[in-house]
Amino acid sequence: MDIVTPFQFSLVYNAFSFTFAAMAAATAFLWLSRSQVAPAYRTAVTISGLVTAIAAYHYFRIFESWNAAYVLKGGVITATGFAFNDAYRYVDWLLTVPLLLIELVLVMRLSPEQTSSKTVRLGFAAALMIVLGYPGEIAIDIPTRALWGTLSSIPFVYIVWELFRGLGESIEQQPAAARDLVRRARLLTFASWGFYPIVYMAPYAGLTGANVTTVIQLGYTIADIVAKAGVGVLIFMISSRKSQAEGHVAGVHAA
Ligand SMILES: *C/C=C(C)/C=C/C=C(C)/C=C/C1=C(C)CCCC1(C)C
Repeated sequence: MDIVTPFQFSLVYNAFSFTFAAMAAATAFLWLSRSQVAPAYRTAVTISGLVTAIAAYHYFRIFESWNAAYVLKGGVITATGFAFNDAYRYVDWLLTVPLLLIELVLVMRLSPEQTSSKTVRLGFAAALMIVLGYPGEIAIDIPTRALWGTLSSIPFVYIVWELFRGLGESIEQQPAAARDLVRRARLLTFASWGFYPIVYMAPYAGLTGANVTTVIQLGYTIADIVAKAGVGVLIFMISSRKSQAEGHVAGVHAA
């Protein structure tokens, strides 16, 4: 395993620790605020909190794994022999990426047929994208990484297309007060998701060894905060805006 510098070690260590806290805080916020939105949107908010809860757990495990992989003594880092486990991240994505797409579809409140067909198609494409990306992530040579990365990009392109074209039509049917927020949630999803394949390509840019490890870990971590906690809070805001537009009064139970 490549030995990171003490600076790189602390940077990644602190990023993982911060992200665990951010995901846990987002979970508490989402679950505690759930009752402020109309019943029709509660599942979307619950799932948003589930995504950050699953991520909080995995960041705790990733943090522990990072901490176990290296030892810092007298300003010098040595490898302990326990490999840093990247699989936590991919298992996390396998669960959270389909759920993120489901929360986006649910908050749109489409017809039941549209909801289930979009959920199934997007969920399946998302899982396929993650499964195809993993062999490339752990590959040690660039051609293998590029091959799996390219295969993984096929379902990725489909998802982006579906978010822009398919959900685009539904955006026009959203209440005027929520339309901009829904557009923003879609854009934030698109921008943060687009960041993952860019981070994945870091080794193509000539980065090697501990530098590439650091860039990849920090890059995915930043993208995760935006894609999960950031989008989760937007989902809550959309739900509350739409609840108001539909006559729901926060804190008052339906008469
Ligand atoms: C919370 C985690 C999220 C939103 C993860 C999203 C991950 C991606 C959009 C990953 C995409 C990839 C490609 C399109 C090609 C290279 C391999 C991946 C898996 C990094």
